[in-house]
Parts: sequence; structure tokens; C-alpha cells
Amino acid sequence: MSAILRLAVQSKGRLAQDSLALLQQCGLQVLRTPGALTARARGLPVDLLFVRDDDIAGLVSAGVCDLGIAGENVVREVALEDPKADNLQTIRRLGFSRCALKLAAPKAGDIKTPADLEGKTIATSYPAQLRAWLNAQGLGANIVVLKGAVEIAPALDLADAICDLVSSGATLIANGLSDFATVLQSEALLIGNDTALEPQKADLLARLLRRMDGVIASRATKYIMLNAPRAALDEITALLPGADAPTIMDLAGDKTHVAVHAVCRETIFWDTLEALEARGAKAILVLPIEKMMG
Ligand code: PRT
Ligand code: ZN
Repeated sequence: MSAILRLAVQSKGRLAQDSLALLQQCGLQVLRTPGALTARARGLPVDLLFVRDDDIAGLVSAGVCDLGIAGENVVREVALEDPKADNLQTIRRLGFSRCALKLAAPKAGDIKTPADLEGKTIATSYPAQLRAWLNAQGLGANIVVLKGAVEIAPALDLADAICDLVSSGATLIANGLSDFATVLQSEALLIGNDTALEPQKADLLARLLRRMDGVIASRATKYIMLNAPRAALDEITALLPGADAPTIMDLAGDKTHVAVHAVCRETIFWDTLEALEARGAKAILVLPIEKMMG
């Protein structure tokens, strides 16, 4: 029987859509029957398991799944809390579901810095990471574990401060809270465990990773095309961010300009386009790149 990789992803929630989109960009078509907990992908032999995000690290650690896509915040909490989970490995940082685990306290109160937490009570869903952070800071504080609605704990007099995930910051503002320290900057991770995969599975993982690396690299990468005055060619190519060896082509019927095409491996900001235009570049096009290899 040929090898099949088992990959755990979040069933529904903030990670689910981006996880499936990434797999799709890697050439895996996933037809999900409503209610089904598993699906066989087409494109590469991969079985998907749809679970709660909190269960992903445990399933990978126990070897039930070879791989998982989960938030770093959850993976780290499991790794700190469960001694058996010290075999978890980060295979790739995936760049989506970015958020930060932050400390925050009522804006109108007197907790403004980490030192002000001494002897206070902090509500969180991430007690292991908070405890480790407090220890590293040499602070003593009480921890109240709440599974949800952490942000209302100070208003209910359950805690003096909170340690919770923040993305836009709107929830903190809506609850009259202000953040003053960061415990973790988090993003989605592709995780595995430290047991060596059998050779066929290892080959399969290598193929998947090559595709994933291509997808991740192509996110910031753009293809830029423009017409440049010959006289300003050096200046213009020097402005292209992360471009190696642009292609320069003659333009039919125009001896004073040339066409410049380049792959830019860094973000092209509006400032760059304005600077290019100021040096005489015309017909500037910035195109997304769908896939990259080599
Ligand atoms: O059902 P299941 O257990 O699978 O899902 P869940 O409800 O536990 O998790 P879910 O889907 O809400 O989040 C999954 C993962 O997304 C988290 O573990 C993080 O890695 C990541 N993520 C990214 C976030 C946020 N951004 C986020 N903003 N997870 C939660 N939040 C919450 C936060 O707890 C707070 O209540 O959103 C609120 C703050 O958001 P802002 O934008 O107002 O700052
Ligand atoms: Zn969860």
C-alpha cells in the first residue's frame, strides 16, 4: 500500500479557511462532505482530519497525525503543559493567523507596566505561557484560567489584568483595556513530531514542503513591468526591491525607452512606484505571482 500523510487542520474557525487555502495552493483539492471528520485530498496522497484547534498539537505529538496546522499560541501552550508533547517540531512558519498574546489592564486603572502586576490577579486561557513569562520577569501574580470572554474579567472583578490574544486591538478598546506587554507573537505553524517518517512518507512530505515553500515565497513576490528611459535605466533598476537580473528589452519604434521586467522578492510599496515614476518610468504594472519554483 502506498504511503498517505495524515494532516490535522482546524475544522472551523479563524485558522480553517487559510489552512485549506494554503493546501489548495499546494495542489491539494479537498472535497469536504458536510459533517465528515476526514477527507482524502486529491493531488497528493494526504488524508485530512478536521478537529478543534486545541486538539491538533496533541494528535501530532501522539503520532495519530503526521502533520498539523495550528496557531503557535496553542502549540506552545500544549508543549509547556503536557510533558509528552516535548516531541513537537515546527516544520514551517506559515505567516497567516497572526496575532499576539498580550497583557492588558483597564485603561483607567493603575497597572501600566509589567512590574505593576506583582501580587495582582490575571485572567487568561494561556496559563502555562503566562506562568513562564511571569517567572522569566521574576514576577509573582495569581492566574485565573478562563476558557473564553477573558476580556470582561476585569469589569466583573474576576481579575486585575488579562493575558489574551489580540489581533486588531478592537476587543481591548471596546472593553476599556490597554495593552502594555507581549508574551508571544504568534502565527500558524506546520508542525510534526520528532519520529522519523518512513521513507515514502518522508518523500511525500518533501514534495509538499517544496510546494509550500513556493507558495510562501510567492506571497510577497511580484512581477513588475515598466518602460524606462534608457538614460535612467540604472537608477530605475536600482529601485526595484529584491530584484535579481531584470530583463531589458527594446521597444518597437521607440529608441529612447526600453521595457524592464523583473521578479521582485520584496514588497513593492506605493513609495517605490512613485519614485519610479519620478525618474520617468511609464506603464508600470505590478502582477501577482501564483506559483514559484527554483
Ligand atoms: O473551535 P476551535 O477550538 O477550533 O476554535 P477556537 O474558537 O478555539 O479558535 P479560533 O478559531 O477563534 O482561533 C484559532 C486561532 O486563530 C487562534 O488559536 C490563534 O492562533 C488565531 N487568531 C488570530 C486568533 C485571533 N487572531 C484573535 N483575534 N484567535 C483569537 N482571537 C480573538 C481573541 O481571543 C480576542 O477575543 O479575537 C479577539 C481579539 O481580536 P481583536 O481583533 O479585537 O484584537
Ligand atoms: Zn480552540
